[in-house]
Order: sequence, then C-alpha cells, then structure tokens
Amino acid sequence: MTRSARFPLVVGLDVSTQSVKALALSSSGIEAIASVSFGRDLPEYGAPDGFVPGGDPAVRAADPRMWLSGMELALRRLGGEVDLSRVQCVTGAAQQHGLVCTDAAGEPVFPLAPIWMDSSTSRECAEISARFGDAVRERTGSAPTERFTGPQARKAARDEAAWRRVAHCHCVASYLNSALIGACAPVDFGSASGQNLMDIRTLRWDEEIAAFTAPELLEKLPPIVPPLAVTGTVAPRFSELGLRPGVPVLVWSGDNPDSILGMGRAHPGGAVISLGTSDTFFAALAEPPADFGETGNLFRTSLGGCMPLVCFANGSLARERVRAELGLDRRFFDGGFEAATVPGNGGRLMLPWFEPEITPRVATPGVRCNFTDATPAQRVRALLESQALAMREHSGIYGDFAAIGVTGGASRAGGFLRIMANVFNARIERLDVVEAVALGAAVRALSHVTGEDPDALSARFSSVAETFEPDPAAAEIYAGMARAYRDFVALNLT
Ligand code: XUL
Repeated sequence: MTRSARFPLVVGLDVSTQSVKALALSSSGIEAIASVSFGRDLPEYGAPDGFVPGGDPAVRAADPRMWLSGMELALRRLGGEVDLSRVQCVTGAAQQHGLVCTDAAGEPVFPLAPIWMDSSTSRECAEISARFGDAVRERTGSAPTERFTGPQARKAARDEAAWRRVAHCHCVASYLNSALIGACAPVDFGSASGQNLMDIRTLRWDEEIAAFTAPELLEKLPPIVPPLAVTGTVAPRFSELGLRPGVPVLVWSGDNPDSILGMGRAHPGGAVISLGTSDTFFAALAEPPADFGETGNLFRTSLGGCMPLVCFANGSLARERVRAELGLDRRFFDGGFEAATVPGNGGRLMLPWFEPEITPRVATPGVRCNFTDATPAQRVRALLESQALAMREHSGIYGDFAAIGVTGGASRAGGFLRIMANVFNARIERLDVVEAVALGAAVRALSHVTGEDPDALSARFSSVAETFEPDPAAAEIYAGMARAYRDFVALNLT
C-alpha cells in the first residue's frame, strides 16, 4: 500500500473543447492526471479542434458521443496510473453552454450538437431581444447570446418533427452528467446561468423566457439543483472501467465556474485574469451586482456565488500579431521593452482589434492607434497598457479587488503583469496551478467525501508563484489615462 492509498480518492473530469482531462485527487494532493485529445486520440469523430470543420463558419458543432468516448478513454488511462476502485466520488466540468437534445432513451436526437463556439443563432437572439428587450439581461445575467443553450434551442425547434422527439434539452455539462449516471441528470446553478433561461436571482428557470424561446422547453429542461448535489451513481459503462458500482456522482458544472474554484478564488472578492488566445476576467461575488454591464456575462459559480465574466477576443492573439509584425523576440516583448519606455508612454493608445471584438462589441475588425510615430518598445507598451486599461474599464462595475490572480500562457510576461498591477492598483499574483478546471471539479468531489469547505480545500492545492505590487506613482498615471482610453474607444465605435 502506498502512503497515499490511505486517503480517500476522488476524480474530477474536465471535458473541454479540444480534450478531456481526468484528475485523481486525495487529501495528500494530485495523484495522477490522464488526458485525451479529440484530434489525436479520437480522429474517427472528424473534429480535430473540437468541432466538425467546413461549411458555414458560424456553425460550430460536434458529435456528443465524442465527449463520451473521450471521458471513457481518459478514465481508462487514469486507471493505468491509480487504482480506480479506491475512488469515492466523481464529478466533472464541461465547456459551458452548448445544446444536446436527447430522446426518452437519452440518445442524441441530432447527430451534431452546437458548442460554445457556434455563432449561428443571431436571428434567434434578435427575436428574443425583440420580445423582451433588456429584461433578458436583467433577469438571466446576459443579453441574448449566440453561444448559449436557449437561443440554440430556439434554432433547433425550427425542425418541428425532430423537436417533438426531444425529451431533454441539456447543455454539455448536464448531458455528460446524464451519461455518467445513465439517467437524466439535473443541472447546477453555474451551467444553468449560461443558457439565457435561468433567473440569476431566484435560481429557477424563467418560465416566460423559456416559453417564448421554444415550444415545451420548460418541460424539456432538467431540474436545477444546488451545488454539491448528488445526481446518481456511476453507470455500468463507466464502472466497468474499474470504478466501484455505487460511487456517487455530483452535479457537473462549467469550466469557468470550476476553474475559479480550482484557482482558490471562488470566495467573494476573488478575481482572476486568464491570458489565453482571448483574455478573460472573472471574479466571485456573494450577490449579483446592481448593474452588470452590457457586454459581460453574469454566471453563478459552482459553489453558488456570482461570477461576472468579461471576455476580450483579442488577447494573446493581438500580442502575438504585434510581436510578429515588429519581429521581436519573446524576451524583449515580455519585459525588455520596459527599460526603453515609461509608464503612460506619452499617452499612446492602441485598440488591438485584429479580429471582431467581444468587449466592447466591434463587428468590423481593424487596429486603431492615437499615434503615428513610436519605437517598437513604445508600440509594445501601447498595446499592453491599452489591453490592461480595457480590462480595468470593463470590470470596474464589479468593484475593486485587492488582489487579482493571473494565469494562462502570457502570465509568464513580467512586463505585462507589472502594468496590470499599476492599472488595477492591485496586487497581481501569478498563479501556479495545474489543470485548474479538473482540479476544481475534484475539489468539489473531495469536499463531498471529507466534509471540508471546497474553497479552503482548493487553497491547499494551488499556490502563488510570484507577486507584483502596484507602484503608487504609476497607478496615478493610469488613473488619468483611463478617461483618455474611454474617449478614444468612444471615438472609434461610432
Ligand atoms: C464562456 C465560454 C467559454 C467556454 C469555453 O462563456 O463560452 O469560456 O466555456 O470552454
């Protein structure tokens, strides 16, 4: 018996766009992680990037059975690393949103399910907006949003014959939970908040919006249950892999709600900036804020709190374009530019809208600068300062945060993190956490087994690698620049 075999073991799954991760956690720490790439390991589903390519670029859909095969293979691989018969609880997190319509037997009615990357429901969003106006945002936490389950259901219901066969309308999370337990699973507050269907305050389906969205939708939606609810036990298909029959399965959540938990920031006041292809700001609040912005989304966390999320499409995408255009090496881009420039950069601003932007909404891409002459170092600073100012501007309505955790590929760049500390006038903490989403799910499962508080548990498994404190003089300069940034954006949106 190994030292850790004495501790209860749990499994957290992360079924994301391109891969599946299965993480085995015990009180002594992460024991093993297995991963499956849809493109590499399951080429038969023809979705190398998580969706079937070709055709209308607005349509992004995948065969739901690919996610199940990925889950099965990841658990099989995990079983090669740890003894799955020790597992006492399983749960998971999936890519948020999406729509999987299943029949009475739990089988998908449509061969392909739209995922969060799908933007083919503009017509449905416009119809929902025309009927309810701002009330959708005020009641569900988000304006009608293309990638959300509700507008996707409205589009699916246009095929009346197929719609009549639909018994259940699941987002990806509740579909996978259903498959894992072999029955129709409920949905958690976190996943239900990404559908344009749940009242963000009462935590119930909004009957009026659901009734308008699609015929009999309310009857087809799964029940909404509180965090950490047990939804069933592992179905034979999965217990055959080595899990004991009877192992409880907790309600699944979404990847963003579980990642804030995995990063140890799910308590009110916690905030994270994730620097990926797109940059995402998200935070945990105890209650819905009075005003929650026009472009952001207000979700629930997997522990039941509130989670505003603001997404900037031109994140590393823009940073990489500017770096390539200027032919700069990574070291210069990540910090070398600082010695040749000053905070505030002579007021230079750059709106790096290389691709259509989500926040603020910009349909016609194009980079806009308020300067013509600049050295490469000044161009880099103009980009990074403007990106940080954009994050500050659009997250400001959620309050001031004393500390913000930063994660993702570009978080290695000290220069950018120093700018962020000064723009937010907050301590920036570079987080050191492995597989935050799967870890967040596993932490919920472990909390079910041990009775410990999930947020306190997750603090044990993630740490801060480096901190960046704000410099009051530079913070003052950026406070002044915020107004200039706002005016420059307004000028370019008209
Ligand atoms: C959030 C969103 C994405 C997906 C990706 O609203 O659509 O972050 O959850 O997995």
